[in-house]
Formats: sequence, structure tokens, C-alpha cells
Amino acid sequence: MKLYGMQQSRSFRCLWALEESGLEYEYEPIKLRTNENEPDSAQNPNYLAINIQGKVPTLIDDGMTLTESFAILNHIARRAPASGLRPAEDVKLIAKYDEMACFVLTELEQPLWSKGKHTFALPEEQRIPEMLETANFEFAKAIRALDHLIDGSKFAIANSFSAIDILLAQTFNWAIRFQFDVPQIYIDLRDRHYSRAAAKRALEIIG
Ligand SMILES: N[C@@H](CCC(=O)N[C@@H](CS)C(=O)NCC(=O)O)C(=O)O
Repeated sequence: MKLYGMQQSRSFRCLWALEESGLEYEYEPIKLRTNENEPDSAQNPNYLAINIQGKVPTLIDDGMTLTESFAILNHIARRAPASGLRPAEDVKLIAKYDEMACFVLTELEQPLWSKGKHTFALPEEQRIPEMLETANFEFAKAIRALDHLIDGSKFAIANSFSAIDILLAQTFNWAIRFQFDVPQIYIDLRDRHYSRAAAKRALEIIG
């Protein structure tokens, strides 16, 4: 398997899952917003050939290319069932896993990306400064929903560590970096999961 990624991006969740999985892999760093002639640029034609949006992460496994971080997490989890990163058989547990994943990706992460887009990612003329206030409002709303969903548990589902905990911890790390108002219990969640050996190794590799 080969993962292409970049520090301080959604690539970290995939690298972390690879470290949790025990699978063999290679990691190749990519740079965003650089000249397309540079070999490690996300705009280089060689990279665009595997990721048409010029984004990270990208995973290649045995001739198959994946360009969505959560699909990559699930693929790693299925390739390494003993890692327990994803519930295997229990239909209700799988449903809860799916529910939490959709919640993190579409409710909790969305205001973070909104802030990022309207601060640096969109072309300047497309940025709307008022969106930053809206992002704070939506993040606070998502936190109230998460309080209910997670209900004080140590792990997102089934009292054991899963890819959802990777997603949650990385999303809170992102929220803290972007100066959202993150409640202490979720700062503690980030710290707890980031202290795992696999997370520390992934942080070292991604730089
Ligand atoms: N839904 C995608 C989003 C990927 C994405 O937007 N990645 C960001 C970095 S975290 C990126 O590459 N942005 C480059 C750009 O927008 O030009 C995923 O979860 O993998």
C-alpha cells in the first residue's frame, strides 16, 4: 500500500490508521499550493492522474486508488480485521459506526472546513468573512449533538478504540488549531487518543 499525504491535513487520520493496523505501507509526502512542475506538487500531472482534485490523501493498494479519507480508513480496517478499527459483524454496531462517521464528517468537520475555506483555501474573491461566525455557531451546535451521541463514553462506539476515535481526535485537534471553542472533555479526548503509540509514530512520520 502507498499513502500520499501532507502534514496538518486529513492524511494524518489515514497514516494513524495504517500505524494501528500493522500493515506494511509506504508514505510519500505531497505539497499543496506549489508549482505544478515540482515533482511533489499536488498539481503535478503525475499526481493529478491519481487524484483529479489535486487533494490529499490518496491511497494506492494493489492497483486500486482511493481518494476519500474515510474510504481509506475503512479499507485499512478491512485489510486488517484483527486491528478492531471497524466492527466486523454486529449489524447494530456497524450501524452505530456508520452513524458516528457521518456525524463527524458532515456535522462536526463541516464548520472547520468552512472556516478553512473562507480563511485561506478559497480564492480571495470567493471568501465571505461572515462565514467565520456561522462556522462557530454550527460547531457549537454540533458539539451539543455530540455530547448526546457520545454520552461521556471513553470511546465513540462499543467501548473500544475504532477508526471513529481517530476521526474524532483528529477533528478536535483541527478545531483546537483553528481556535474553535472546544470543551475541555474533547481536548482531553484528543490528548488521550494522541498519546497512543501508533498516533505518536504517525505524527513523527508526517512531520
Ligand atoms: N473529502 C476529502 C477531502 C480532502 C481534502 O479536502 N483535503 C485537503 C487537505 S485536508 C486538500 O487536499 N485540500 C487541497 C485543496 O483544497 O486544494 C477527504 O476526506 O479525503
